[in-house]
Amino acid sequence: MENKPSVIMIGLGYIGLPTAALIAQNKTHVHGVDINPKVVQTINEGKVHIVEPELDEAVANAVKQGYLKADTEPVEANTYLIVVPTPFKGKNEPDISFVEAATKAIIPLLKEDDLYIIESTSPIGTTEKMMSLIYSERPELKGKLNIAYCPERVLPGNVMYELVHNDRVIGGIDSPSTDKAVDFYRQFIKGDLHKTNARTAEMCKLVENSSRDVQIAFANELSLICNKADINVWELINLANKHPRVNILQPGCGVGGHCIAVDPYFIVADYPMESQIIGKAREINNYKSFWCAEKIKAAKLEFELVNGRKPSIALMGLAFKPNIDDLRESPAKYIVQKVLQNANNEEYYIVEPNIDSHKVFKLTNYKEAVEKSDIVVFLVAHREFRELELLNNKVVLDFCGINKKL
Ligand code: SAJ
Repeated sequence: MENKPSVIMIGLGYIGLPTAALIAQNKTHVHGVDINPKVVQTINEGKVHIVEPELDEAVANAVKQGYLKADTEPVEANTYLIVVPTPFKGKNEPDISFVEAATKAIIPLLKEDDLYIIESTSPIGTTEKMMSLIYSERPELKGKLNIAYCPERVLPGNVMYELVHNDRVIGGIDSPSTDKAVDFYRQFIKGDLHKTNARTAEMCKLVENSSRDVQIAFANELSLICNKADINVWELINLANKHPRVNILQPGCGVGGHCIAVDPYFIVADYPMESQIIGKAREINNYKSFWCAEKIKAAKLEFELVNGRKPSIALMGLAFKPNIDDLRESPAKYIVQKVLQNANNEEYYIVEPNIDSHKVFKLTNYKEAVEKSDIVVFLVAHREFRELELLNNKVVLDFCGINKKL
């Protein structure tokens, strides 16, 4: 007879699948749900549809041992986890319709004392909204369910380790809910579990990523000032950070990825008057990418003026941060697109050592690209680029500090 699952995981993506595998490793039966039948099929074959170290093995074992099963529909269990995306609608307005749809799908299955947890990054008040939705359809359960919010904070590329070892913030809609959620996570998480209420936990997730965005915006603003003031921004930051209470982050060609470049808008959309710095940081980090593209344009015009011929240009890096293959919301990709839109018979070499091919860009080996180019533009500080010897006859635009030699 098939074992009855005790956990339903709705959403089997970058966070849901690793979390489902982790819970299953703990010999707890997990019924994973995804709207995409291909994802469901892949997982049931013991395979994965996302690139993340150690995830393939964890999923293969969990499926083989019968603790993880994927499906397109939820079934009855004791704990329901909502780990679906919260994208944008219109102009930077968070869209919680996936959270809503996932919640609606499990409402008929709920029974007294069940635990319902949202992990999806959500605007403040979402957990309370979902509570109202649940109780409007199941009034007989009012006050008898445990409802909580518990965001994840894992770094892509190190998810399987961080899922277990990072501290978590857990906020229930009342203290029995918080306690029950803490007991649940305690089974498979070694980090500390910090109790709070649902609204604070929601805000905490948004604030963590906004804080990093604001700090990076400060570094990016310094890079713009230093460029005008003829100061090496990397040397400047290195020296300022010798102060015991100063820790400035690194400027780059903008901020990308699915989290830091997105989550601050969840605060700005609901509190536009109050979130001045948070909103401005987003603008600065976006502007930095535009500025880089303009700098490349200026460099190629200057080259042509001085040399009387069109330059060849190496664009080094497409990923959203160093040493990964993830191009989502990548500022480097945006810059490359912008530069190519302005192309006027120059020769371009596009480089991304972490991927083999791309459906839009023709990729070139990084050594070959540098060798053949008059202008070398460093967009992402990949480790391969650090070992390159650059000859003096090249024009170098270093937007990510590859050449800082500090
Ligand atoms: N970046 C800089 N300068 C820096 C650091 C980063 O320009 O000094 C840029 C990166 O190049 C990249 C962007 O910022 O484009 C974001 O990279 P990241 O490494 O800071 O963060 P993510 O997006 O990979 O993961 C973040 C993490 N959040 C925080 O560090 C506060 C992670 O812990 C979260 O779980 C993740 O967002 C998420 O899913 O929310």
